[in-house]
Amino acid sequence: MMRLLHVIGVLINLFLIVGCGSRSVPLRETQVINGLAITLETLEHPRINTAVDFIVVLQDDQGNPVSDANVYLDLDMPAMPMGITRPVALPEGEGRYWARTAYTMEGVWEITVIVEREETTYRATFRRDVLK
Ligand SMILES: [Cu+2]
Repeated sequence: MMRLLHVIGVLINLFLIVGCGSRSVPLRETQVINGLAITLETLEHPRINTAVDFIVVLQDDQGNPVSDANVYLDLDMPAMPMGITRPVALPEGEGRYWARTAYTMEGVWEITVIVEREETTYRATFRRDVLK
C-alpha cells in the first residue's frame, strides 16, 4: 500500500512539472548580425524575481556552430536604467551558451546578447514583457 501511494505521489509530481513546463514555454528568436546568426531561447512570459535560463546558439554564415566566442548578456529596461545586470553565458559546446539570472521588475526588458569573437563584437537585442 505504501509503495502504491509512493508511485502515485511520483506520478502527481511528474504531472505538476509537465503542467508548469507547458505554461511557460521558451521562445526561440534569431537575428543575423554581420553574418553571425544569434539565437536566443528564453521564456516568453517570464516572472519577476524568479531564476530564468537563457540559451544562446551561434552559427556562422555556413550554418556551422560557433563555439569559440565570449558571450554575455546585458539586461535593462528601455523605460528606466535598472543598474547593471550582465551575466556571462557559459559555453556548453556545439555553439550553445547558457546563462541564468532574474528580472527584478515587471514590464518590458531588453536583453542584449553580446558576442566577442576574433576582434569583432556582435550585439543582438531581444525583448520580453516581464509579469508580476
Ligand atoms: Cu524598472
